[in-house]
Amino acid sequence: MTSSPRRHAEISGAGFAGLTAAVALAQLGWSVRVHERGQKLREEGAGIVLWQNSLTVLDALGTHDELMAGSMTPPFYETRMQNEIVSDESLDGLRWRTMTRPFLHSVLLKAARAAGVEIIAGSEVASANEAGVIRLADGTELEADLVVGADGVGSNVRDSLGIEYTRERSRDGISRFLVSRHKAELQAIEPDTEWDNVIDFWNFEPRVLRVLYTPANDKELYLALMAPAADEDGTRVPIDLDLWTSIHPQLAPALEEVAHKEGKHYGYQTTRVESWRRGRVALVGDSAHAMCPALAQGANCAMVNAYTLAHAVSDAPASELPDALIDWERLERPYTDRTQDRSQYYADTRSMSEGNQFVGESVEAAWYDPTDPHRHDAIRAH
Ligand code: FAD
Ligand code: 3HM
Repeated sequence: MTSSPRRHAEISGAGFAGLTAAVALAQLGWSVRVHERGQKLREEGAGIVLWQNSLTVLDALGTHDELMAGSMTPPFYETRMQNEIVSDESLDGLRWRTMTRPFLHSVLLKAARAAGVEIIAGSEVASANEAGVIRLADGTELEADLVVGADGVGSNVRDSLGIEYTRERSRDGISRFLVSRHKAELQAIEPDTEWDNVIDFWNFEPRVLRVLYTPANDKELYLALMAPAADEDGTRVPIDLDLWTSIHPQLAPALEEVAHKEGKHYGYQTTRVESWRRGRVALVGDSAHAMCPALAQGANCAMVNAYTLAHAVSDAPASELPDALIDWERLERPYTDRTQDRSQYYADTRSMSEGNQFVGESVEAAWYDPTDPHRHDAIRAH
């Protein structure tokens, strides 16, 4: 008896999308190589919120215990307007965790290595073609059964295939920082506040300057400072400490640490692509569906789509892989499209400031279960 040859994937990008696809494919028996343009395998960003949809993926990849040990679930997701509490959400049994980005990246990297994935740092993918061939920046050509373009919002894989996109910019933007918790100092300023909560400090008067306070673990605090892109002082990094503490005096100890940090202000934007695939090439993550962070779903959707991609191509015979990608996009894309649209809408209207941010349609993606075999029954029936 002869066994069929092991299928091979070449992946561009070792971010959350690329690593998730790599682990899932390798665990399904593929040989997998990941190319990362950066010289180092690490994630530079600050903090992140993961919801049940991506936590389900991380469980399925076998990372549950490690992930739980380095992350936390705050007691409540609190929303304040002009420092008045407008809601404390317990999220009705929906799982969610906060953590740092470097930590999440390290968990995925370890899982990838354990699954036998080959990861090459300092390797830039210049282009890909429909037949499943990638060309590296040094001219090397590599052939695969499946190419995954997980190379972020500026994707070479997407652009070299001529996949068109539109980009919509919002008026607001954000600067993100990781600092120490400062819990005792914060408690001394406001003893009645639960400083383990996520606290979304909205402020519109005298100007729009919002701080999203997110404990990431026992020691680290993720602070996201939002201001309209047109506000030169509000978007400056290093931050204008006097300005931010004048609006949010109760956060002074943490803001003082932020003031010593470099960083950059990121303008909110949504990128909508014409297609998630071409021939043997699939796009996942920000290359396919970069979104505003209002619902904190960009990386969650990236991990879910990377996982479902791995299963869709593994379930199909090798010769039918391009058709499997067509089906994958048709079935998986609608909820991501809705999530992108809603994130853009919330970023544009700031209506989440009214409280109870994570209810109804805003948690559709968070409740999505990519491991449920019946999740597409409604779409298939049409
Ligand atoms: P990236 O993280 O961009 O990774 C792409 C990787 O590919 C990088 O390592 C890059 O170096 C590499 N690369 C690029 N080009 C090449 C090439 N040509 N060859 C080889 N390698 C290449 N999402 C959430 O789910 N929860 C949140 O709380 C959240 N908060 C956010 C807050 C802000 C302010 C922003 C901007 C986004 C937030 N997101 C959040 C979204 C999330 O950060 C992204 O959706 C996610 O990081 C995308 O992952 P990715 O792997 O697709 O892309
Ligand atoms: C985690 C997170 N949540 C919401 C926003 C927002 O409303 O812009 C940004 C974030 O990083």
